[in-house]
Amino acid sequence: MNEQEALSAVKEALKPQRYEHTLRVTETAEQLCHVYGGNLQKIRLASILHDYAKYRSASEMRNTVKEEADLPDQLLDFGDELLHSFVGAFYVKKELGIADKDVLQMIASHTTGREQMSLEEEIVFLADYIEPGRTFPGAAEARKASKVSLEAGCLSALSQTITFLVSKRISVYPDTFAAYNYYIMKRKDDFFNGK
Ligand code: DGI
Ligand code: FE
Ligand code: FE
Repeated sequence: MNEQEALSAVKEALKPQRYEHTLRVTETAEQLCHVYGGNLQKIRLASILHDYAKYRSASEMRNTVKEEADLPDQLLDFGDELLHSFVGAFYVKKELGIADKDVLQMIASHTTGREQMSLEEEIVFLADYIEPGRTFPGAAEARKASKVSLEAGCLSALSQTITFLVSKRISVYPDTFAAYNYYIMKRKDDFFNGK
């Protein structure tokens, strides 16, 4: 599937506003790729497809999690907003025939992040948080941090997401905590290395 075909597939699956968000994420991810490197073609394809499942019903996605051994059952215990990333990667593979594991992984981790994300995953995760249409408090801070390094940008997005979820008394998916701890510990390593 080429970019044009992916764009038509998401245009059909998404509302206009969400489609516009998708285009801004793709553009932002491309800019980050120019600064930090990574495979531009894969980054663009994953960005285009990252919210493919955003409007699928929670019951359909929950059923998919129950049926598919590859999807972690613990997803069922957390907010339904999380499902579109993990289950989206599965639908993109099954319905659109995307087989590239790197692209599927970028889609799967775009909401929660995870420990030891690839450079490309970090870029899509961060672009989703800082694209210019994001007006929530904190987007500006994450944009600033993303100019320092990809790690600083991801840490900013993760810590603010956790703070937001805690303030609303919403459960936090373990991968989100693991990703947060990963960047905190990495930062400490840099500190001990004199950076
Ligand atoms: O799909 P987008 O709106 O572009 O952005 P997203 O994929 O980051 O999804 C944001 C939603 O996901 C928002 O409602 C908060 C929720 N979310 C993010 N991380 C977690 C989470 N919800 C839970 N329960 N746990 C998390 O760790
Ligand atoms: Fe999303
Ligand atoms: Fe998104």
